[in-house]
Order: sequence, then structure tokens, then C-alpha cells
Amino acid sequence: MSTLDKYQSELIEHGMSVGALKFGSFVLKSGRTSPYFFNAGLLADGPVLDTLCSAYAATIASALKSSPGLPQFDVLFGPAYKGIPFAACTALLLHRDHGIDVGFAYDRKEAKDHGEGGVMVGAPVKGKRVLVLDDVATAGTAIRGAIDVVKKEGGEVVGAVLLLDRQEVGKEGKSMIEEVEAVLGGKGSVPTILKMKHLMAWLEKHGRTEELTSMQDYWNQYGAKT
Ligand code: OMP
Repeated sequence: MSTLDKYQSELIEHGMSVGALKFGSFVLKSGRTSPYFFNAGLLADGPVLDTLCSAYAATIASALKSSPGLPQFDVLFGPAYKGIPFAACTALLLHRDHGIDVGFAYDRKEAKDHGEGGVMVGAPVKGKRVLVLDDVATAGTAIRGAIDVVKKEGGEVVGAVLLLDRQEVGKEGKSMIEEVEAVLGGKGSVPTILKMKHLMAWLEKHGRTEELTSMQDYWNQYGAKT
């Protein structure tokens, strides 16, 4: 069982207190029926944004120092809609708490056909090294979509940072995280704040046996075994 850092427990507990992390039965985008769901859109007050974006910033800062880890980057890209406030707050905290100064950018879901036009807002990504910041990844479809948006705009995606890696099988039948790392900078290019195993460790620590058993069953079916 994974060990939990204090900030990971805080994020899990804060997520549960605002209803963002729920246990039950949920049909996912991939069609899988999951015993839990993390709706990052509900991480929407000052204290929880502080907990979350401090964790994103610390995860990025630590991955930049690790080997294999994240290469240097110029722009943090938060895909619409949920990624937008998270990328903005994380860019601020990277500057304030870690002395790392980067731009931030996001896309529009519908391209603007007047004024400056286009789908991108914020720091230009063309010719820049970009780190994609996303919330939850299951089969990897959403994160790949975000990577494609940046590439189409001429940015070089050097890595991605996730709130939650659900540690599941990806679109190619391998571990989702390995599949995404393979299209980016290889091992270490997709650091994450939480993994499914951290949620299971939390459930075990708090004696929530029934939920833990459902999680284990789900992992046996869809978990990445590599
Ligand atoms: P994939 O595109 O399969 O990786 O699923 C990730 C997306 O599914 C996220 O961007 C969310 O839209 C949604 N999702 C969650 O937000 N939380 C979950 O716990 C699970 C999913 C999901 O549907 O898999």
C-alpha cells in the first residue's frame, strides 16, 4: 500500500469535504463503471484552491529537480474549462513560493472569429516549451486532446502534470501514464499529485473497508498492471 504525504491527505480530505471526491457508482467517459469519481470542478473556494495549487506547484518544482523528471518549460497550459483557474493559480504559486517564473495560457472551447481570433488566450505558446496542467486522467483521452491543442498552435509539449492519475489501462492497452509519457518526454514527464493507490491508502487508514474492497475490485479490472 502507498504511503501518504500530509499534503496528499489534506487534498483528499478537502476534496471530500466539498463533494469533489465521492465514493459510489459512476459511469465514466470511457464507459467504465467506477466506485469513485473526482470532480475537480468542485474545488472552488479559496482554501481548497490554495491546497490544490500549492500541491501542483510543489509537484512541478520537485519534478524539475528529479531525474528522470521534467525539463524546463516556459508556459503552463490549462485546458478549458477546469484547467484555467488551476493553471493561473499554479503559475502564481510557482513564482511566489518556488521562484519559478512561467507564463500561463488556456484555450477556448469555441474559437473566436473576431478581434484577436483563434482558440488560445494568455501567454503565446508558439515556439515555447509547454507544460500541460490537467485534472484527472483515466484512459488518457482528455490529456491527449490538450497536448494536441498546444501542438497545433506550434508549442512543444515537454510534459504534463496531473491532479489524479487513476492508474488505469490507456487507449493502447498499456498503462495510461506510460502511454502519455511515451508521446511526451518519456519517464518522469507526467508527474502527478495523487494516484488511485493514494486514495486506497487513505481508505485503509480510515477503516473504510467496503469502499476499499470496491476500489480493489475495480483496480483488478481496469488497473494498469505495469
Ligand atoms: P480520460 O479522457 O478517459 O482520461 O478521462 C479523464 C476525464 O474524465 C476528465 O477530464 C474528466 O472529464 C472525467 N473524469 C473526472 O473528472 N473524474 C474522474 O474521476 C473520472 C473521469 C472519467 O470520466 O474518467
